[in-house]
Amino acid sequence: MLNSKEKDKNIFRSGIVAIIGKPNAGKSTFVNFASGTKVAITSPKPQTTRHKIMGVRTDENTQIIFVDTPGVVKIENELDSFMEKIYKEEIIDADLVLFMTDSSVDVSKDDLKAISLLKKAFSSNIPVFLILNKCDKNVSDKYFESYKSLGKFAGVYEISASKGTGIDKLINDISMLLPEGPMYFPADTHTDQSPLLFAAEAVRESILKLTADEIPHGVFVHTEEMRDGKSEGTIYFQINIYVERASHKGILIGKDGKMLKKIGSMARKEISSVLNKNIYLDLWVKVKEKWKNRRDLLRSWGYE
Ligand SMILES: Nc1nc2c(ncn2[C@@H]2O[C@H](COP(=O)(O)OP(=O)(O)OP(=O)(O)O)[C@@H](O)[C@H]2O)c(=O)[nH]1
Ligand SMILES: [Mg+2]
Repeated sequence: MLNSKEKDKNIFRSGIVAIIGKPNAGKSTFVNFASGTKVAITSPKPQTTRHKIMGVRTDENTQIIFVDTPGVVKIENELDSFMEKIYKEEIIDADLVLFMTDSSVDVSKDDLKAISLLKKAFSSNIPVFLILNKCDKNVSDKYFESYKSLGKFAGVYEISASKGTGIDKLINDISMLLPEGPMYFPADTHTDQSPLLFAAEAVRESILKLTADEIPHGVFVHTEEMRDGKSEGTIYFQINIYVERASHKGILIGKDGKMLKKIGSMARKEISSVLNKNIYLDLWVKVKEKWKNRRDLLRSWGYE
């Protein structure tokens, strides 16, 4: 555990904290809670996050830049390898890494893969905290011990990201470990995410909520255009939903377009409440077979 050294009140500390872990561990839920606003979509379905998303938290003497990353999985396609690049890069660039686990279940192969990626952090002396998340559920000491045995952690924290339990202490300890540094973002900034990306993510979150397992995993959502709408104070978004199969297109549109309307209405409310504007959404569903394996398409959608 950390030494409880007194924080020097005259020093401003800042830095990057990368959150790494298997899908569904609660990484995005934590980043939203810690940055005080919704920056990343969440869902009970694994592999929700597909981009690197920053959540910024500014306190009196500290600015923490949390980097949410996609869940660590076995690589099965080009999309997975783009995502693996994201978390590998973030581990190296971080001042501190949070290894996030779902402590209501035992260590899984995805946890083991995540911890193997952290070897670089351990060997280059980047501190790694073990975060035992979901402590509001039935948890077992046996699981805690299995997680603790996975590495040499600079701190171990039992939290509930959804209930907010244990987070103050964690934030305090993170702050003490960060180096002296500047305020990278204005104090009222909570994310670096563009409205274009957020709008697309809100549409994907609605699809995750409203459709069965297979559909959301095969969907890519991309904002094609964002501009002022016809009526004052309105923002117009044209957003494409790409699917792998024609049958999925039918499901997403639904009978008489009802499903697409539901998706649009749910996403519009979310975007409107976060951007604090009236939103007009123009949604189109298009088939792009095997998009997960097409580097050209993935690049044009923002994966570098
Ligand atoms: N009971 C409980 N559920 C939680 C907690 N934290 C997150 N969850 C739930 O776990 C599910 C997954 O949460 P996410 O934040 O999307 O998980 P993630 O690690 O970002 O997942 P990926 O983006 O797929 O890697 C959601 O249904 C959350 O509501 C927690 O502390 N307790
Ligand atoms: Mg996530």
